[in-house]
Amino acid sequence: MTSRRQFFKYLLAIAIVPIPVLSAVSKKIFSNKFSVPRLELGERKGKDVYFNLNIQKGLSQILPGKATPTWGINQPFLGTTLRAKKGDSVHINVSNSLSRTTTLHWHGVKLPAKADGGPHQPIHPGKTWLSEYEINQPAASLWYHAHQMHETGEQVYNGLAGMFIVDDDESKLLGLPSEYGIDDFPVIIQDKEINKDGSFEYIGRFDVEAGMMGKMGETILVNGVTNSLLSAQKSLIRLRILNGSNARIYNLQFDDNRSFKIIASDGGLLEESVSVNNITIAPAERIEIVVDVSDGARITLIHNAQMDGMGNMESSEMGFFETIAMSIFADDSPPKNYNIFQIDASKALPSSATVPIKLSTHQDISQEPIAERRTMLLKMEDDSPFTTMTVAILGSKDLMTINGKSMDINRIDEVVKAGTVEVWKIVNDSMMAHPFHIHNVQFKVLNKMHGIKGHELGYKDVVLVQPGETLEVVMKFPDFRDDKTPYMYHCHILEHEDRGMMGQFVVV
Ligand SMILES: [Cu+2]
Repeated sequence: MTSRRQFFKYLLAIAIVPIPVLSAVSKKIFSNKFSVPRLELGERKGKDVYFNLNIQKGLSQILPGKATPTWGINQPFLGTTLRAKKGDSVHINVSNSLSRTTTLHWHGVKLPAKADGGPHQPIHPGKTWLSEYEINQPAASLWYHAHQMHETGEQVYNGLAGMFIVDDDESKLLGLPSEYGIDDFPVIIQDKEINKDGSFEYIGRFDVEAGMMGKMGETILVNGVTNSLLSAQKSLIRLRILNGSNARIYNLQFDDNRSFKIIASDGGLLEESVSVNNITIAPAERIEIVVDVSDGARITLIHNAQMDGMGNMESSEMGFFETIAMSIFADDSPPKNYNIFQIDASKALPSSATVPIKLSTHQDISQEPIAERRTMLLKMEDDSPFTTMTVAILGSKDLMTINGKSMDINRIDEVVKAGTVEVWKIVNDSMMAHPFHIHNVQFKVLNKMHGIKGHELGYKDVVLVQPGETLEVVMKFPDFRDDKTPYMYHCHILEHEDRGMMGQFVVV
């Protein structure tokens, strides 16, 4: 076992080093039009809202002159933005026009297990699945994506993901930017490896590294488009950022290092807006920010890799086999920055929107009795990439574990009592950061080793757990009972989920 003290010193050093203004990556002028996903409000009959979704194949032009085979929901690539309101009963008909079995999971939604869209609700080719639930949670940027057993990584990579915006009356009164496509935009960030013929390259048969570290690519897409330029119409812009990538963690800042305000996390508005210069967003997390562009500047949102280092251990902290494996996999070049997209505010008109400091009031559940404490121990085999690599070469899919067990769809791991408060301790005993997600709840983060700040102060359904870190989350489970149909908890690096870093709980 290696000592980790030095590693944490290193993390601390990263945390206090001022972030330099970056211009090298962002000199380029972006020319593709920023894509705003089509908005669907469904067919409304009072409080009942009906959506018809078709999971389909299509062709998309992502690289100039190349047709990329993609998957989408009601469009060729990615999903349309669905929108409904707290108190609505949604009825969502999901048809599968693919030749593969898939599912559609409502990420971040509190809902009955049968409506969740996890691996227990497969939609076979040519079939339709009906998901129905009442929205009983505050305004938030939620999302939906495929969750097919062992295939989530590939299916989301192909395009099965979209945003689901929930509104409520309270948030409308705040005066935040909220005109969809005018001053309020989904920003779904994904990275892809694209072949010369335009096709997406997922994980090759012998690509052990992508299986272990998660699939990453060199082409950054925002809402399915590379190098896109948003011509701002208003001087105050709200971005609903969703990290829809399979595995990449982004450290986002603007190239002029301007400050912006965080207004919401996964589960909705923060209690108070927070002014920052940068954010770290892990796969599946959502962070809503508002940026002031009243200076008329042209600014680029970038991924600043120099802020990174949280995801991987220093070599001095590694064991013998880890060092060997990392030397095989490691890229000697310095960590790379990426441009995400650009905003041109030269024609922006003054905005009448505002960002109040006080945004919402969260229910304090910390004083309620804790019905149960559970521990989730995340491991990648015996913590040695050498073993992981060996097992990968031998062809096992079950490389990743929670509490020593790989996901088994026939095994219920935890039984939770409906309506009770629980604290889960999440322990990352591995060399990589893991974004841990729990279905059907919004939790609060407690006791995070590196402090709780920014969006982590809000309601969360995913929390990034750093290598060697232990943290706790507290949550109240909604009153949906079903002892037969489980919900999932898992790492949201999709290749880890697909390889077994997932478990199941029922609520009774
Ligand atoms: Cu993971």
